[in-house]
This record gives sequence, structure tokens and C-alpha cells, in this order.
Amino acid sequence: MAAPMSRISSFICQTRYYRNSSNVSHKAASYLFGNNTTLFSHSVGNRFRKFSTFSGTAVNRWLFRSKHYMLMTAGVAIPFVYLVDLYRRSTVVFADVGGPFQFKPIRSVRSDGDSTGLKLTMFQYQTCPFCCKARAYLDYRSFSYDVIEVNSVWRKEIKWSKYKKVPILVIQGIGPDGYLQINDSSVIISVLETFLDNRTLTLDKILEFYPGLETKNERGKAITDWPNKYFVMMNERKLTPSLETEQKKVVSNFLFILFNFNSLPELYLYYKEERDWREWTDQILIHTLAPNMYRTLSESKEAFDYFSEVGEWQKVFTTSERLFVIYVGTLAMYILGKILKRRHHLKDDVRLSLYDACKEWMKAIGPNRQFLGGDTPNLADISVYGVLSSFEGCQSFKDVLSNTDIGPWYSQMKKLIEGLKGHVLP
Ligand SMILES: N[C@@H](CCC(=O)N[C@@H](CS)C(=O)NCC(=O)O)C(=O)O
Repeated sequence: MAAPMSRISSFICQTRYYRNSSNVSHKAASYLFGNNTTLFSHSVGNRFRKFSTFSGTAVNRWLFRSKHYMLMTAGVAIPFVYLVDLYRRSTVVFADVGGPFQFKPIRSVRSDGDSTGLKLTMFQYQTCPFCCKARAYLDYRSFSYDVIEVNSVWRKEIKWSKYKKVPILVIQGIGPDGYLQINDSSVIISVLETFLDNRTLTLDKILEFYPGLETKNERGKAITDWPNKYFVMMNERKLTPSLETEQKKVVSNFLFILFNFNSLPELYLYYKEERDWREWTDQILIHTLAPNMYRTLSESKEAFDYFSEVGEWQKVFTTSERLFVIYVGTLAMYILGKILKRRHHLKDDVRLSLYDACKEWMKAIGPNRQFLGGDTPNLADISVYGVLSSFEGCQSFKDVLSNTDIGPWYSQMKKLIEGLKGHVLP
């Protein structure tokens, strides 16, 4: 038996706990020392008491469960390979970049239904729920657009921008810089919807209706928010169809309220409901996602494999970066998922909070409407659909379908949006 001492001692820690189990480390120990690993660990156990004491900790028990052990090994090896690779490429990675159009789009969507003539480029992560929401809107309204996938490690594709989150929508050919930048998924949706409703307004003018406010979040972190981001600046015609001048407005409003009292609140309530549920999507629904997608290490790994596949990470990352993001991300998001669960007061079984949110949404639609918007989806339908589509390939999504009645609504939305979406250029 000529196994090196270090190898033997590390096996002692494992065989003490797993001598009766059939896990990988026990199998490996049996391979090295024959089937009598129990005897072996007892005979040398005294000489390695230090190891035995250490092996009694919960951390050690967690570490040496075979899948955790492999994950930790990968967690050390992959960053190492990654750092070596980064050192080699440092001049490229840290090089300064110009404006937003330095990068080749990963995808170009072109739609015959787009009569706006706008040149839109979306900077995004393919499976970020906010980006999926904005994309669902672009597709529903049949916009043509390019997609630039941002490398989530270096984010060099958005180096030109002061705002460091995604999605960012850039519209070419407007304003002094030659482009107009719209930040935040809800602002993107509201600005474009306002534009579609009133083509006489220019986009830079519309963007002025959505001033960003420097504020602090609940944890005191400085953030930018847009207080009226859920408001679509509607063409007045929609509320008061016959009004033209200011004078007429006053008289007509009075008459309108007198004789048409019911329709004003109805329209008002329709738009208020849409706004409220768009806000609910950002404030409630989205917060149930991460703790569910990263609930266990294997679900977290499954989610990252899915992101890698649909985000075409082989095009966005180098191999070492991709492995780094997958393995380090798996572990980091697993831990973060637990923190977010507490922060957003989710139930002990986080799946129940996700199911509750989906059930609440279906209850809001009620039995008499196909969509929250009635016979056709409104912006809240599009937002909820977009967010849910971000984790379609994960176990938690499958669980949602089998534990709530949201499936038929979701399928209808998907069919509708995919039908309206332009074609992807080859
Ligand atoms: N309120 C923003 C949130 C966007 C957001 O948080 N995006 C994440 C990706 S899912 C991000 O870019 N995070 C980077 C960061 O926080 O630095 C929106 O609706 O667009």
C-alpha cells in the first residue's frame, strides 16, 4: 500500500462518515484500500485524531458530500484557470471601448409589421427577467431590433454607459450623441408605448416625461428610479375623444362627467389596474424567482446550464469565463437565493411563494377574462409573461405549471407573442 500520506488522511475524514454509504468517496476509498475501509480507518484513526476532530464539524460534513466536494474542487480549479487566462488577455479585457455600437449583435430580429423606422439595439442578458420583459414587449409590438448580449463578468459592452444595469435600449440616429439611451425595462416599455400611441411626439421629447430620480433603496444603496415609469402618456383622444381646444376641454369634461359618468372611472380603472400589476410584477413576482431557481445546488447548476444554452454563452464568453460563470455562479446564486428568500420574506418552502404569486395573478384575471387586458393582452400581461419566460427551462417553472392553473394563459401569451415577433436574421 504505497498511497501518499496526504491522500490517505483526506480519505480518513471521508470514510469515517461514509463508511456505510455508497457515495463516491467511499467507493474511491474501497478502491484504494480494499473493501475493509472501516478497519483501515479505525487502525490509523488514532494517529490522525486531529483530522477526526475536524471532520466532526458541519462544514466538513457539507464539504465532503460527494456533489459538494466536486463543486468545491471545481470552484477552486476553475477560477484558477480563469485568472491565468485573464492575465493572458488582460490588454483586451481592460481596453477602453468607444460608444454603444462597437459590438456585433448576437441576434437581429426583423419584422414586416414595424413601420416606425426606429433602429433599436437592446443590451441585455438573455435570461435576465427584466430583459425578457422588455423583449416580450418588443416582440408583441413587432419591433425590429438588434440584441447585444452583455458579458456579465466584464460588462465591457456597456462600458460606455453610466447606467450599469441591463436592459438598456439604444435608438440610433436621435439626439446630439447620435443615439438615445433608455434605461430600465419599465421605462423602455412606457416610452415606446407612448410613442406608438402618438407618433407626433419624438422619442427624445417623450423621454423627458420620465425623469430619473437619484434615490436610495430600502437598504440605503444609491439607485436611480423613475417615479412614473408605469405610466403611458396617452393621447388625450383615448379618454376624451371629442376635445380639441382648452376651452372645449373644460366644458366637455364637465359634460363628460355628468352624462358619461361610468365610462371615465372604467377607463381610469382599466389603466390603473394595468399599472398596478406591472408594478406588482417588479415588486413581488420577480422576487420569488431567484430563491426558487437556485433553491438547491443541483437546481442552481441546472439553471446556469440553461442560461448558458439559451444565452449562447459559447459566443459571449471564452471557455474559462463560461466555466467560471457556471460553477462560481451556481454556488454564489445558491447562497444569494437564501439571502433573497429572507430579504423578501418568502415562505420556508419557497415554491409556495412562487405558486402564491402565480395564483394571485390568475385570480386578478378572473374567470371572465382571457387576459388581464380583456380579449387582448395589456402591458401587465406582457410583463408577467416576459418575467416567467426567463426561467422556462428550469425545474421551478415546470413545478409552477403542474401546481397552478397558469399554464393555459401562459401558452396563449407565448403563441401570440411568437406569432407577432419578427424573424431572426440568419
Ligand atoms: N429596474 C431595472 C432592474 C434591472 C436589473 O436589476 N438588471 C440586473 C440584471 S437582471 C442587472 O443589470 N444587475 C447588474 C447590477 O445590479 O449591477 C429594470 O427593470 O430594468
